[in-house]
Amino acid sequence: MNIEDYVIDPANTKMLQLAEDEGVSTCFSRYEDMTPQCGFGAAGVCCTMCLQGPCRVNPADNDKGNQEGICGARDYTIVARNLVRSIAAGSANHSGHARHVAEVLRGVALGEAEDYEIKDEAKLKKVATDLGIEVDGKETNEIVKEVAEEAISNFIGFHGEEVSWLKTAIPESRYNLLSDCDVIPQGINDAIADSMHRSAMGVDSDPLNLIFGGLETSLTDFTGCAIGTDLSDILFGTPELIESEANLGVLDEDAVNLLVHGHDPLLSEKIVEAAKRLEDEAKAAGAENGINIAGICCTGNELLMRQGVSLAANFTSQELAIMTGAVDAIVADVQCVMPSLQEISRCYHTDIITTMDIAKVSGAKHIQFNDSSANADADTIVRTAIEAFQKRDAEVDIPEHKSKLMAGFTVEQIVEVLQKVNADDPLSVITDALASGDIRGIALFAGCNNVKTKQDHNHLEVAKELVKNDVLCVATGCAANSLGKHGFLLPEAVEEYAGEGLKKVMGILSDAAGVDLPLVWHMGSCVDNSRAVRLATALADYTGLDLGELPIVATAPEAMHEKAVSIGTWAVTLGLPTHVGVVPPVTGSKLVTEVATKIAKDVYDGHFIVETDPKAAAEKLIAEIDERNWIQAMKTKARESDSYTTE
Ligand code: NFS
Ligand code: SF4
Repeated sequence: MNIEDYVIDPANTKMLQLAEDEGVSTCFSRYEDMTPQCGFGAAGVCCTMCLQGPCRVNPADNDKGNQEGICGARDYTIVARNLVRSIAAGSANHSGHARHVAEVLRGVALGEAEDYEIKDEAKLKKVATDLGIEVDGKETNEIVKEVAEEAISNFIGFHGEEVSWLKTAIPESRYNLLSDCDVIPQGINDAIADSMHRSAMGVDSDPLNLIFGGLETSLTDFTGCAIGTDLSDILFGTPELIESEANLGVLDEDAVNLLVHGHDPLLSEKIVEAAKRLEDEAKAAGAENGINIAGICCTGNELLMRQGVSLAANFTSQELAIMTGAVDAIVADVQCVMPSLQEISRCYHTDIITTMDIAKVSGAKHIQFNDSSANADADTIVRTAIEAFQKRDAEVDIPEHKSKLMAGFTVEQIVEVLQKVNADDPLSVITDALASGDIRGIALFAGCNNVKTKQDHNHLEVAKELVKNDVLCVATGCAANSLGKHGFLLPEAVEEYAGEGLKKVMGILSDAAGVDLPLVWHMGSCVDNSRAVRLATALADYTGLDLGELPIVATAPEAMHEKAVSIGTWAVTLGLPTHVGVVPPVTGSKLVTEVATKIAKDVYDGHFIVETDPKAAAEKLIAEIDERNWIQAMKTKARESDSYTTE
């Protein structure tokens, strides 16, 4: 294997080299063994929806080979069905996480989740008010219960009502457009179930109808993300600007290194608390520096945002963390956990601990995490890590490399910073910068790593090109982790990479805030993409424009998970031109590809831009930003409105 084809930073390069030298299999080596991958699967034209299959049809645009599956399904049906199922799976993941948070919130109100409490009452009241729940004269617990139950009701299509959360998070104009297109979901679970139903053998074979079903389901993914973010803020506090570090160098040889992996802050927040409680036990066990909690994937981002916990690894570096010999335990909840961790951990003293009943790994330790006994369960998990620390056997070799970073850019924090520039009219700071051209547009970086791209490389290259062209970049998920590892979440990077206009704006904001702001703004985990939409919605409401008119784009340069498919789909549906740096399995149908990459734009203003070359991708995103011509739109709007009187 040519290591440079897969990783770029010194820490991961060193660990991947070690894995290669020791014959340890990693996602990279398994990818090499896997290539060439199946062309039918890659094009999305393999169907396993019934037991007569698998059927595959010719993905090339010619008349050779099978044109139809055994039942007569053609390329467009098979591709659309597979796509819809991916979106449904993505939504089930994000929404499943949100549902858990909602249940615990209700448990708090009912006194059944005694180890949790409300940390942000102001956010609780804001969320309640947005949902139309009366707060005046009510006990906090009563509001908590009503908000939690409203969230839970978004999962079940109750009396055919539309999901209530969606309306609170997007501009009215967009909501009306979605309503006109009949894609407003009535329940998260219902939409997921409908997607499974309609994509089954012999149900929906009309690709356009399937795609509209996919759009509706993707909006339930968004709704789940928004619920997840809002309720996590209520339970654990709304993040504020915070400093930390990223990359394998955050591991500490003289501490119990406990890595939290997955997505659900209900577990990881409790692990952080337990680690504080049990610090002395760790020291007594010989860990001079106590317990070092660091994150992998999005639960790392959740803890980073609220607790300043460092990020050890993003998706494709999770296995390499174990290779340091310094990881005593990885505690996982749900999603993005490679089963291979258990196999690699067998060569080390590392314990892989699973905690959720729907997410076990064969061979791993399972310590069930219960909402009703969260503190005690977290103690058990941390003690297990302390025991593992005492069994360290292999040589510990932690790469020195790590980068400092800043995170915590919630909408609330961004507005607070803007208020320091203009107390009465904070959002005008952004819109004025856009109008003057100092900022050319705004880009949301989201998504994962993928072995098909060099780890972090696409993220960095797209970011470099965008900031050079004065595009303000915000980031979530493993994309943010990538940018963090490479110093892009630092103020120093502004000087190094930003164009003159962006530099100027960052200077003004930093002076006003009294703190130097980083080049790219870390907005949190993948569910926190909802924060980015809320920011965009605030700008839309402020300017009287729709999301589809604003110079805002999204990019997932290294997308991997079905959640990314779902996010990309709702980003397009909400009006954002959305870049994907990996070719998704839709190319087997010309029709579906054209709808996703071209026709969607006519209806929703957003469309997919599939581009594997990061520089070309950035150029295309900038072209989309420039095409928005939002200033003109704003002027036209103003002319149409009653309040505009020049004559
Ligand atoms: Ni998002 Fe986050 Fe990472 Fe991708 Fe996985 S952790 S929820 S899915 S790999 S960004
Ligand atoms: Fe083949 Fe049709 Fe069955 Fe799919 S649903 S496996 S195309 S027969």
